[in-house]
Amino acid sequence: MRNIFISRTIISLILICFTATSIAQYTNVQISSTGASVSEPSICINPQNPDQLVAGSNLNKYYISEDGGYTWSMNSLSSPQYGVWGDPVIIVDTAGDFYFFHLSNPAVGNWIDRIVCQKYNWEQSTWSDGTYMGLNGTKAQDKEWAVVDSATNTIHVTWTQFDEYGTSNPNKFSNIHYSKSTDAGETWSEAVQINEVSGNCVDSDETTEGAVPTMGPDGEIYVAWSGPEGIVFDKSIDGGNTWLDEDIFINSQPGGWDYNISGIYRANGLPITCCDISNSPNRGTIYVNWTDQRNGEDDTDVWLAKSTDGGNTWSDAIRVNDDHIGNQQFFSWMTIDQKTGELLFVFYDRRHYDDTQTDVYMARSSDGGETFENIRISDSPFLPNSNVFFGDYTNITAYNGIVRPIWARADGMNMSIWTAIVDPTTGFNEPLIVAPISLEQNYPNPFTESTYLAYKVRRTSAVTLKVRDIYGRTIATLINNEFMSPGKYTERFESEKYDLPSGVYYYTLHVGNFSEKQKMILLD
Ligand SMILES: [Ca+2]
Ligand SMILES: [Ca+2]
Ligand SMILES: [Ca+2]
Ligand SMILES: [Ca+2]
Repeated sequence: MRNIFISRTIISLILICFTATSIAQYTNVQISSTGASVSEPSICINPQNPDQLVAGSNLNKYYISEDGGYTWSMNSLSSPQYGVWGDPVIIVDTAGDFYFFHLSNPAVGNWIDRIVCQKYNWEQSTWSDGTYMGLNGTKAQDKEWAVVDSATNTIHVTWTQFDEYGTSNPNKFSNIHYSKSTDAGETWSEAVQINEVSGNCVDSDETTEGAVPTMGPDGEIYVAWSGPEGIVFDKSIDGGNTWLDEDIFINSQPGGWDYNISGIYRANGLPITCCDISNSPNRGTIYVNWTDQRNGEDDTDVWLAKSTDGGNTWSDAIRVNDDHIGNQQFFSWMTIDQKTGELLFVFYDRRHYDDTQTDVYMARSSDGGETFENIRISDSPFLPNSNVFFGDYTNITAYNGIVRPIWARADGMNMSIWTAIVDPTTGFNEPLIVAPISLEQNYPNPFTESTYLAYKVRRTSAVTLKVRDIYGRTIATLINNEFMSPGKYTERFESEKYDLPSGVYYYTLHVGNFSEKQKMILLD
């Protein structure tokens, strides 16, 4: 009795240690209340006062932090004339003033008939009633993003105009539109179309969407979007007056920007464009980040392409997530810390699970997108429900090593908005906690009658090894919570014992809350 008691105590202590060290890397902060509808967050830090952050989420929530993101107030934004209809975008200008851009639902007019901009007064804690751009009869103005020129304080906005939102009518088109304000959001220039090739109005792969503008070091405006030609690039070198007649191809997007992720209402891989305007060695390099399913519908990945010649030519797609094949990564966003030139990404990630449990990861590149460190930032996974609208994006902001990603959690029907405190003092440069186990690719693979599964145990721990089918059903439990010492082990999996059909199977090694998964293929 006594021995059993002692060893159980040791096991418990070990499990607690794994839970504490392998998952909780950064403090997670819940920004919103928990509810059915909060999603699609945007966040922005004030470089002149990094204690000031503003965030927004669907449909009309805004969040204010005055202490660097540790605590937040939550309120509802209203615009009596123009309405507030989601797609929040938060930016800050050179005077330190924040803006909230969103879609409209006006008192007089049509649903989403314009892009609205409201400006925050920090001293009075109030928003302006709003100004707008893009009004064009009954046409729909959607999915905007904005950027501030740090030299002139001009605000540039790009978005998608639908001739008629959601129609499959072949005579209705989607186009990328552009407007600017040279008076801090008081007035907006007449919208102009900048794309060469139009899309359809379905709001799917063949629709032009995802125009997120960025500034170059000499006031260039750069923007990329997805659509019928894949991901294409446009630029203006005269402050938005003229744009390329012939847009430049960046990369194909196999499967399109609209793809399915189990457990998620809808998912997209629309591109994010950033340019390094820091004094890093990569100053002037333009980066475009997106996700797609070129590696299969069960293997969405995060991609990056870059240009070092002002967008004229582009690199091949570089994979940002560093896991083994066969896992879902989706909804990425990218920013550049313009103090350091570091690239920072946030995305959802299922590399540790066979089911739809979802973590949030960050990736960081300090060498201009050549290599990436990946790290889990959510302190627990969530299990989403595909019946609940999950939004269309995540977001991330950074200044001088202070990084604040923002994401939506979906715990079943309950949505909530979160950030993580990623500061220089808790940064990526700290030694990473070595995983307690590692799992190797089976051999042989593919296999017919049997295969060998090899793995390492780095710390004495209770280990479970399971084989599952593509539906997540357990086929075999090869090791069931056995206490194992450090070392390398091999298990033989004899598929003939289980009378299995040929196809894809997964095997997963679990220690406490930590797990690793690999894919294997059984042939007839
Ligand atoms: Ca949206
Ligand atoms: Ca163009
Ligand atoms: Ca698609
Ligand atoms: Ca993947």
